[in-house]
Amino acid sequence: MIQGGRSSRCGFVAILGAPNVGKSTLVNRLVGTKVSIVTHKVQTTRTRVLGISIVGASQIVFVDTPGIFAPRRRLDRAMVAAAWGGAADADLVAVLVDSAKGIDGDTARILERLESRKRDAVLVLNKIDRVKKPALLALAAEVEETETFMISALNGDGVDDMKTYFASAVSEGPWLFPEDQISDTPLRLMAAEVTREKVFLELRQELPYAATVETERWQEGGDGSVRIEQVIYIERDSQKGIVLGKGGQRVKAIGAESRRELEELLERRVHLFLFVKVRERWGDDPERYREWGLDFDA
Ligand SMILES: Nc1nc2c(ncn2[C@@H]2O[C@H](COP(=O)(O)OP(=O)(O)O)[C@@H](O)[C@H]2O)c(=O)[nH]1
Ligand SMILES: [Mg+2]
Repeated sequence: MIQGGRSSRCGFVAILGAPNVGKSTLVNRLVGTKVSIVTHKVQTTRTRVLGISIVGASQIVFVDTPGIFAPRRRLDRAMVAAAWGGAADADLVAVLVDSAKGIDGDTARILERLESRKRDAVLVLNKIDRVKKPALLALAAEVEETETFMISALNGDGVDDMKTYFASAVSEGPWLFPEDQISDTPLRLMAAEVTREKVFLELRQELPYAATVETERWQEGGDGSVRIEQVIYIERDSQKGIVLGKGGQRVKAIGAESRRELEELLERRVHLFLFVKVRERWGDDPERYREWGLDFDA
């Protein structure tokens, strides 16, 4: 296949890394649109999210993955398995590091595992806006990978150079997605993710990740608007008050934030209705895992 006079290229680039190093921020930056939710909390990303980007004749499919760490709970195990699955299927692997933190235990284990499988990886030092040059160079020298990039996913420094590198590194072949496609996440799920991001941001330290969000109804209005009904599921009745807040203030704020972003995403008026329900032990419910594309028995 020919794109713009040159043979087309296409490939998957998996972004791996410890929790919170900036993987989702980077994928959004590479795509130029938000395809994956971002919070200051660990384990925000629950499954593989594709972010598709085109550079010249190359279509690069970035795979955002859940953070890799030593898992304890079932959901953690499934998320880590999904991350490694993303790496196994990819043509290239990029290991993202928080430059301010350096090579911590989680990152060291990721590099070891890749090495034991003879898997070459590109090293990406992120958050360079937070460290001084000498410290950064010392960090780069610490790890010997064939390619090292220093970037800030937050402000975009160095990201274009890295993208150009990936564009030339993916193999020749036809594009796998239509030119205007930027992700493969269905809209209903994306809409639920947007609300989950707001729940995480609004609840701060309370309810670490006992909450999950599902879109239950999606109804097109005759006037071009859309009515979306979503349920915020929590694990215990005692958590209801936390999500609702005094006089329902919290859930109202979550709804307002989410609606604003959904209107931007969908480019139309959104009527958003949020409900809070208890679903005991949803973290042990196989059905939830299927929905997220996670392996319950990982
Ligand atoms: N200062 C700085 N913060 C960043 C950068 N990239 C990501 N972050 C922040 O790091 C936190 C975690 O980001 P996220 O993309 O969710 O990390 P992930 O868990 O690896 O996907 C968020 O608060 C981001 O705003 C960066 O280049 N510089
Ligand atoms: Mg993430």
